[in-house]
Parts: sequence; structure tokens; C-alpha cells
Amino acid sequence: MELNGSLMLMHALKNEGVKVVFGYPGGAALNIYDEIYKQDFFRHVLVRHEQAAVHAADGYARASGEVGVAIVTSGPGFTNAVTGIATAYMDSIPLVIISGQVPTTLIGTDAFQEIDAVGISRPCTKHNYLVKDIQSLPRILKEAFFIARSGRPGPVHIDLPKDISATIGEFDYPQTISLETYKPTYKGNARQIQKAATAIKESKRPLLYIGGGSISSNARDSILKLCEITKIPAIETLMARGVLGSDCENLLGMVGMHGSYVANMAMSEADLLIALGARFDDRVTGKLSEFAKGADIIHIDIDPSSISKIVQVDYPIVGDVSSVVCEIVELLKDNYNCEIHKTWRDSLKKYNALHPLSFKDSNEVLKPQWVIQKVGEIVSKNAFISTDVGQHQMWCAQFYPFSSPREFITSGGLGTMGFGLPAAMGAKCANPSKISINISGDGSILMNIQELLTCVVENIPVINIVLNNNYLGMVRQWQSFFYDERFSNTNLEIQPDFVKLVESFGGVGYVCEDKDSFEKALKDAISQNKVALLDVRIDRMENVLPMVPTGGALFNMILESKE
Ligand SMILES: Cc1ncc(C[n+]2csc(CCOP(=O)(O)OP(=O)(O)O)c2C)c(N)n1
Repeated sequence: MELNGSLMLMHALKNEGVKVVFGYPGGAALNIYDEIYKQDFFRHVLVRHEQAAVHAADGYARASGEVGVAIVTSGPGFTNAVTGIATAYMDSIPLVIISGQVPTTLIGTDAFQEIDAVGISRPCTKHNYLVKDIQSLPRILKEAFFIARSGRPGPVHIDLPKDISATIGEFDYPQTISLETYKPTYKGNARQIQKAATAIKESKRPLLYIGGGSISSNARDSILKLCEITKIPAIETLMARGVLGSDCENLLGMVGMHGSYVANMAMSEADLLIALGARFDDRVTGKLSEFAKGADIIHIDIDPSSISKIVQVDYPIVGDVSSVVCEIVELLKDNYNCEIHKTWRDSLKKYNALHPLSFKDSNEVLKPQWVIQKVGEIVSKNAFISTDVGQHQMWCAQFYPFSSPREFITSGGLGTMGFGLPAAMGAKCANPSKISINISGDGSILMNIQELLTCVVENIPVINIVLNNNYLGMVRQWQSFFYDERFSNTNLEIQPDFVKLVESFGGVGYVCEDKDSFEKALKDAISQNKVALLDVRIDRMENVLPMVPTGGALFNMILESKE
């Protein structure tokens, strides 16, 4: 059938099962927006800033496991979107981002709003395209979705010039796809899996090191099975919070810079690490020369280039985490002896008793950790929890009682302030029957606060819990520990009246200064089902502990603040 480029895009979105698109129009995207006006098979959410369009598509993808889609215009629309694209790239989130571009005849002339979009997106996308002729558009659209969601997922960018979106061509959407140079391996090598299973059987101090790839591969059930039959202790990275769920007996908590004492000690003393879709990020390994010194390493990952990238691996297995773990379970299930590492498990229990993850609660001032635990209690497993970046993010990762994968939506790799609110909006669109809560800081929330309006206009009731310490808290903490308390430019004493602010956008606001008012406010916000912001005044000087100083060994943790 004959269609113009914009209609081809609409048909491709329909074919790929896209239900929601986040975007913002402009001159170079006008043809596309004209077709959006005429269609009714997906919902278009008009954000108020392009960065938010991509974060929202990203939140949608993290919550649903589907590809998130964002459309922006050329030039400034696209450059605004870059932070969102880079955020998704660092966390391997499947997105397709379409940007308008000036007409092909003007490319290279410094035309109004021209920018080398594919040049900019190259280092922060899994793949990108500049569409040069209408004939290639159907193939490019099909490839983009295929590449975004297959193998190690990631964002794919299509730059679509204005003349091409208006040109008519033949639309024959490919049903299948085969790319010569891109064939992800899902099934692990049988011999390597056998060797890994033998190593697991023989190990006396084994440890499961669970990373975010376990969520993209939907590996929860197979990993739980492995835990059940082997009793091997497990740790989760920030990106993997929720894979096992907080009531899983094997789980020692989060590992890394703000990981629990027992998780970090386990990582340091294990004799076998079983890394599942984890990437040995520097915030997890600490000082590399001291990292897991006595351990052999099994690394299961869909991305061959991430294996032995940071640390030398003894048992590399390229494949889908879920599929490989299932095979390992098959090899171990009938003859695995858990007794071989009982001493190890006992010694970890002692570590946990020595320095459990805890905080000093108070009735005079609200403690952020208490607030987070309370949220968990009130929403009882029925919420998406998004965060921004800073202390509040780490307290969430430490203290929220996670129960399932995809429940926690946070920017791990890039650490992007301004992510939380739009991501919570995307998550709510993915599953409107769940509560969507953005836990933010008073610094972060101001980075995309305009999205409160999108939420109000589009009726996307997101609840924002702003843990307000009148500081850029995480930076203040580093200044406190490592810069002799010289609080250079981190004091946010003067803040807007957040309640008036959210009300001015058409939402509801609350100030919470004690436990009672917090509990009432959150319950009220949930029952009103409206866009809400809770300005929660917390202890200004609270720190996130434990903490591994950058460049330090994982086992050297700061466990207490100097008073
Ligand atoms: C876009 C962006 N700019 C700067 C930073 C550096 N940064 C990391 S945490 C942080 C402070 C965050 O403060 P706030 O949102 O108030 O949260 P808190 O740490 O107080 O919980 C800053 C500035 C960042 N991560 N992202």
C-alpha cells in the first residue's frame, strides 16, 4: 500500500503494539503530529519538556517490559531528549525515539533548528538511523523495534527529515527480520553451563550476584528456584532490587557503595561469584584490586562485550539469564548438597547481626528511612516506586520492602536527577491499576516539576513524596565526609512553597512534619487518586550508611557518622 512517511510511522507503531507515546511537537515534526491527530489506536501524552518524554517512555518500559516510545522535534527538542536517551542507554532500557529533522535538502546548511542528531545520539544509543529515503523507512522502523527489545535491550533513535515524513512510498511492513551482523545468543553453551554447575557444586562460599539484566530477562522464577534448591546467599545491585523480594531467605540485601555490611562482606569473602546479568559497576566493585580477591567468577550475560570487561571471568556464559539459570537448576536439582556451605551461611548471619542495616528513629524529627518503610507498609506491594537521585534514592533501595521485579524504577547508571516524576508518570500509564509513587529530594523534584501539569491535564495521578532536607543531600554528605564540611553550593534553605506549587498546577499538596501527618497525608493522597505532592520535612543532617568511599575496598565501610 502507498503511504506517506508519517503514516508509515503510525502503521509501524500499530504493528508493534504500541499503546502510549510520549512527545512534544515542533516544526520538523509537524507532519508526524498531523497524522497523530487523525489516529486513535494509541494514546499520545503531551509532556512539557522533551527530557520528560524520554524518561516517561523509559518508566513505561521499565514497568511493563515493553518498548517505550517518544517523539520529539529537531534541534532543541532533540538535544533536550538526550539526557533521557543516555539514562535509558546506561540501564539497558528498550526505547524507540523518533526525532524530526530539517528536510534532507537543508541538512548540512546550518538550517534553522538543524542539529546533527545521529552524531549526538551515537554514543548513547544501541543503534541509530538517519532516514535518507522513503523506501528504507519501513525496514528501519521494523529494525528499530527489533534491536531495541532483543539481546541486551537499549534505546534506538530514528532521525526523520521533514520531507521524508511527507513523501509517499510503498509500505510493506516486514513481518520478520534477520540482520547479518546482529544475532543475539539466548541459549548458553552447554559445556560452559556444565562447568559452571560443577563449580557451584564444589564451592564452599558461593554467592549469587544479581544484576539488572535479571529483570530484563524475566529471570525471577528461575533464580528463586536456584535459591530454593541451593540455599546460596544472594545480593542484589541497585538495578536488581525486587528480583528476589525482601522476604526471600537467601537475600543479604543490596551490595555496593551503600550496600549492607553483610552483602559487601559476602562479596569480599566469597570463593565463587555467580554474576547474573550484572555489569561489575564501579559503585559495586569498589577498589578493583581488592574486589572479590579469593573468588572464581561465573558471569552469565546476554551481552558478550560486557563479559571480562571490568574483571577477568573464569566461567563466561553468553546467554539469556533466565534460560541459563533454568539449565543450571536442571543440573543441580537432584544432587546438590547445601551442607557444604553451611559454615559460610552461619558466618554471614554473624556479620548481619554485627552490623544490621538500621537507623536511629526519632519522634522529634522525621527520619527518611522511617518514611520509606511506612510507604511500603501503606501501599503493601501495590505500587511502582520511582526515585530521583541522591540520598532519598539510596534510602529507598535500602529500606523499601521490595516484593517484585519492575516495582523499583530508578536511574542507576547515569544517576539522573529529574528522572523520578516523568518515570512515575510512564509507569502509571503502563499499569493504571497500580499506585505510582515518586520518591524524590527537594533538589531533584525541581528538575522536571513542570510534569505535574502533564499529570494533571492527562489525568495520570502520580504521588510525589519529596524528602525535603533543604540540601542537595547526597553532595552535602560527601562534603561532610571528605571536604571538611565545606558545604559549597549545596544549601537549599530557600525553597518554593511546594504545596502552593502543586496546587497551582491543579494537584493536591501536603506538608508533613511528623509521623502522624505523614501517614494521614499519604493515605489521603491515595484515596483521592489525584496528582499529589507531599513536602516531607526530614532530618536535615541524616546520612546514608554504610558507605564505601570512592576508590576504597568494598570491605572498608564507614558505618557511623561523626557526630
Ligand atoms: C542532573 C544531575 N545533576 C547533578 C547531579 C549530582 N547529584 C547527585 S545527588 C545530588 C543531590 C540531590 O539532592 P536532592 O534531590 O535534594 O536529594 P537528597 O540527596 O537530598 O535526597 C546531586 C546534585 C545528578 N546526579 N544529576
